[in-house]
Amino acid sequence: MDEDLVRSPDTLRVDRLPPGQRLTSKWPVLQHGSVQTLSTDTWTLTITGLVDAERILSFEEFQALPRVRVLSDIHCVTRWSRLDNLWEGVSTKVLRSLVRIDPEAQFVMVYGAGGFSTNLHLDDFWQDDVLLALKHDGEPLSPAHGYPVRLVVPRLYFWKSAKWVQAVEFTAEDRPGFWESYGYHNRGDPWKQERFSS
Ligand SMILES: Nc1nc2c(c(=O)[nH]1)N[C@H]1C(S)=C(S)[C@@H](COP(=O)(O)O)O[C@H]1N2
Ligand SMILES: [Mo]
Repeated sequence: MDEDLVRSPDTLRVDRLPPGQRLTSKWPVLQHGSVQTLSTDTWTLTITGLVDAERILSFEEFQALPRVRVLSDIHCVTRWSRLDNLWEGVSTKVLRSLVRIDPEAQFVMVYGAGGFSTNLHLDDFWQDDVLLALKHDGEPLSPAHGYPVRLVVPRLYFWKSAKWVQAVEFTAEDRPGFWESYGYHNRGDPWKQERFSS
C-alpha cells in the first residue's frame, strides 16, 4: 500500500502505558449485549443531523471512499491496553466531502448496532487519527470487533470506538451516549484517567 501511515501520537510516547492500565497482547471482546452480525448487502451509513441534506451510503459506496491507515494504541476503561494496532478505513474528515455541515454543529453522536451510541466533541472527532475502520492488522474486522465498520478514536478510552457503526449525527448540543449516560466520563482521556464522571 502506498498511502502514508498516520501514527497516533500515543504510539510516539516513550512510556506508552497510561496510568492504571496493564498490557495485553490479546484483543478482548466487549460490548453491551451480544455481538451483532451485519451483512454488507444491507448495511448503510447514515450521515444526519445538522447537515444540508441527509446522506445514506451503501457499503459499496462507503468502501470506494479514499482510505487511510492509522497505527494506534487501544486503552480500555476496564484497564487493558493493546499497543500497535494497524487500522485501515476512511478518515472521519472524508465525511466533510459528503455533506455540508452546519457551522452550529459542535458535537457528533455515533450510533452502533445493538442500541449503542457514543458522543464526541468535533475537536476529537476530526483528529487525523480518527477513522471509520474496515480492517485491523490487514484483515477485515471480525463480527465481534465491529464488522463491517467501526469507529476508532485512538486518543480516548475504547468505549468511544463504536462497533457496527450505522449512523453519525451532527448536533449543536452535547448529549450523553450509551455508557456516558450510565456514569462513564463524558470525554474519556486515558492519560487523565477520565474513567467515570463524578
Ligand atoms: N456497537 C457497540 N460498540 C461498542 C460497544 C457496544 O456495546 N456496542 N462497546 C464499547 C466498549 S465499552 C468497548 S471496551 C469496545 C470494545 O471493542 P472490542 O470488542 O473490539 O475490544 O467497543 C465499544 N464499542
Ligand atoms: Mo468498555
